Amino acid sequence: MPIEYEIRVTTAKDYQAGTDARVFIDMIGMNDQATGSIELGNNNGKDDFETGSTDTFYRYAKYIKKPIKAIKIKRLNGALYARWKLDKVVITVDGSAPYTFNFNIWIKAYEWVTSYEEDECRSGLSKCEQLCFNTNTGYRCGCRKGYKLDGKYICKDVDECSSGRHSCDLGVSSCINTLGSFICNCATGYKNTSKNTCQDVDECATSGHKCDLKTSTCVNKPGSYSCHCREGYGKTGADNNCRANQCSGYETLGMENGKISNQSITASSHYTQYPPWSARLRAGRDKSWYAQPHDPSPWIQVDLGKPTWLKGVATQGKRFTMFVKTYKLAYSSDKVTWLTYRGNEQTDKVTQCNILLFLERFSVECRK
Ligand SMILES: [Ca+2]
Ligand SMILES: [Ca+2]
Ligand SMILES: [Ca+2]
Repeated sequence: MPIEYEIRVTTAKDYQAGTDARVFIDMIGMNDQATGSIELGNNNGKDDFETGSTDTFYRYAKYIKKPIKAIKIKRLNGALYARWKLDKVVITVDGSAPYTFNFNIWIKAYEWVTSYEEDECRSGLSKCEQLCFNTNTGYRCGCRKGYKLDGKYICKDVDECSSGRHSCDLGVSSCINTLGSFICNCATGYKNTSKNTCQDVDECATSGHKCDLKTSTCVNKPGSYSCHCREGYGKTGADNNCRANQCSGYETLGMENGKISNQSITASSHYTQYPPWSARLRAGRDKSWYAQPHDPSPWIQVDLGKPTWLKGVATQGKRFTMFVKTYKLAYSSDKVTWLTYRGNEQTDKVTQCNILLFLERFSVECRK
């Protein structure tokens, strides 16, 4: 279906540039479809194509796919003024921005002369891969963000990671180049808040932790978290789990029930029939440890086999008149260096004994 074209023809200002010859136009669209030859010039008596003037014509012609890529112009011979210097042709169709075709040449008779639209970006003549900018002298190419020109037409991805133009915090992420961009790959314990930022994961708030909340509290840390033992609990084993401190409970270690072996109980001296391992609680009326009377500094030692929390020491006399009256408690982890228990005092604690059974006499602070 034909549509209307507005065609404005400007004749050059050169001396005798105007013509009286018949003039024809052919317009070529995007798919090289052409309108076919259309005669310009009015029959209303107006003298068209005068030197330096612009004439406007309205013509119905075949629809061609926009943009209009090029036009062809032809003139016949005129009687008196045959020569014609065409400056430019501007076409408006279907509400589009005007298409401008520059000629600025003398048009020979009977020859089609072609001019391409000056906006190469719109006419599809540019070789730009991504962006095209029209200029008066041609056009230039550009690239989208994240790309840069490689030569005049082709765009190449910018490797932001290797060129240092990324915004990844390399302390908590690594940079991965992508076409047109990059992403920050978050380290363990961090997550992306956007593709370019990493934030610590609050494992405590997201239940992504493994703390046993009965025995510990979860404390968030940058990149990780830690389980802090609750009061009365401590990390005593190699597995880093919080366990109830022995101090908070009450458990006998085995002097009475034999869990502590005879070999673990030694003494500075003893009578043959009263070896140190007889010094067990409630071992019987005739069983006890006796140091030799000439022993200047008698001691009895219990090897607990591993670091152990002590809450108290219970002592028991053998008979009403036979018992240790006072003692000090020393402890060691290597059997070389010994520390004497002092409680909260500056001096070694001296404990008074009595003969009552299983009386807790010695309050010991929690200490390995
Ligand atoms: Ca141009
Ligand atoms: Ca990139
Ligand atoms: Ca964390």
